[in-house]
Amino acid sequence: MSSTEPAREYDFVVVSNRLPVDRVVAPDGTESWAASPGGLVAALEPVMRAADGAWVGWGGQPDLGLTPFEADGIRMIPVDLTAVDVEYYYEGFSNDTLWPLYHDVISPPSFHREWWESYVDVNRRFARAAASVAAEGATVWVHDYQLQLVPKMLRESRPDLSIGFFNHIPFPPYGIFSQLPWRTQVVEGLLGADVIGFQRVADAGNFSRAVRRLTGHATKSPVIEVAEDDGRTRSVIVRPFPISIDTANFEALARKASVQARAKEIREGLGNPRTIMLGVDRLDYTKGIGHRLKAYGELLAEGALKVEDVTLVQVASPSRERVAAYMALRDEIELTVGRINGDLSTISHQAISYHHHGYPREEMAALYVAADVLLVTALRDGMNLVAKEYVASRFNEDGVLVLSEFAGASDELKKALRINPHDIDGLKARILDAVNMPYREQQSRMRSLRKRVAEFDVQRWSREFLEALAEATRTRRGTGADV
Ligand code: GDG
Repeated sequence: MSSTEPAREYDFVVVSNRLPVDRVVAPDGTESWAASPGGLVAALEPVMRAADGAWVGWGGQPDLGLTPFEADGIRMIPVDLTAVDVEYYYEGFSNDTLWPLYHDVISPPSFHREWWESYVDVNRRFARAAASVAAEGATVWVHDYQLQLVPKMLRESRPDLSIGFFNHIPFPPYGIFSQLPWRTQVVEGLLGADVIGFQRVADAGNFSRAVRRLTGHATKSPVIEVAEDDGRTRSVIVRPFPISIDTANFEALARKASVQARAKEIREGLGNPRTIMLGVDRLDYTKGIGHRLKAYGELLAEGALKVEDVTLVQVASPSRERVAAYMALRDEIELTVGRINGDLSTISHQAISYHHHGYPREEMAALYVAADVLLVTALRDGMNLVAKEYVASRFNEDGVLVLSEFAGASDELKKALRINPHDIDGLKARILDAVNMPYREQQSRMRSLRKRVAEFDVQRWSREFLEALAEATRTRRGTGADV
């Protein structure tokens, strides 16, 4: 068999919208693939190597016409998307229907039947690709909201597989979820899995309530008894598995001499302010960047903070730039930044150092090391890894994390200064608390935060998910429900 033809030979298959590599075209036209720095690869790499794994996903550009290839030591199984698929399935249904719907309708979701049809079609192609490479009895781990129909499609074609699903974003309360015209199909799609993982207890609860309302299945946390057409029942485990980061790796990066030196340089470049505050977000309406700027701008305008003492560095990495809501958000944020800087900066001190860029990981680590305060003001966020990365970088045990209670991370990071971003006065008060927090208190809080992030890292997350999946599959096979 030629090396490019897929075969049913992989015992562990990951399925996610994007492959964990980015296509790089050199000036001379030669193509290569560079590892994308996501935490998911770090988490799954050991499992991939130990279990002879393959990764099914999209290459990131339309009509690439790729065949399976090896990159970064991982077997990649590309799913090709046309320009129309990208527009309907990805930018449309995934990013302009599901994303706003699952994040509390912060931006109004659009419902289009052509987008849904494309979503079904693309999910089917992902399921086929996974089914074509998975060995008999293999474990298939499907990721995220773009692929919610894949578990059921896979179970129908390959009942021998052990199927896990993890949702990286929130699952909304039923009152919101029920707006989705295809709500029943989505719930049934997910129930094809043996284990469905969510970030928070509340997400798992919302999903179970949706199951109760939309299907006749009995739910008794953490088990949903799915009544199959043939009269038998199949147990599906629904549980929170809060995702994390590669903590040791992040701390090692922060400790590097080059990163330390760069952090000093950043502080000097900003005019040596007493306090550097930092925000790091994809430029997304869920992240509450506008609320953060409002609170900060008011504190400066009222004189509670002074530009000579404080600078806010805001990294807003470019995201989904072809979706209208993101274009409007960019205009709105950049107008606000321009106004605050215009009104309040001086020649030598800038109120906000704003960057619409993606940076290398080392630069991100240097920013975390330089920052005295990190502001996470998400209006809704599955987890928020930035909060955990900041904590991992603070090996001196100082620094203050201001964290929205609407980010999944707030369930775990209890010693952060927790805020409700809608309460601008409350947010302002917590920002002042952060700026003025005595060193001792910073240390005692940061120590506790660091303990949590050290113990619950991304390796543990993937191990716990896969153990739960193995256990659920053993039970199902033992009861002979299928296979
Ligand atoms: C989704 C959920 C959930 C950002 N800018 C740059 C850069 N980043 C990195 C950060 C962090 C990651 O991107 C962002 O992760 P978050 O968790 O903060 O947010 P989402 O992108 O919305 O992720 C979220 C996550 O999935 C995992 O389940 O936590 O709730 O929405 O790692 O550092 N990295 C580099 N340059 C940048 O400019 N190198």
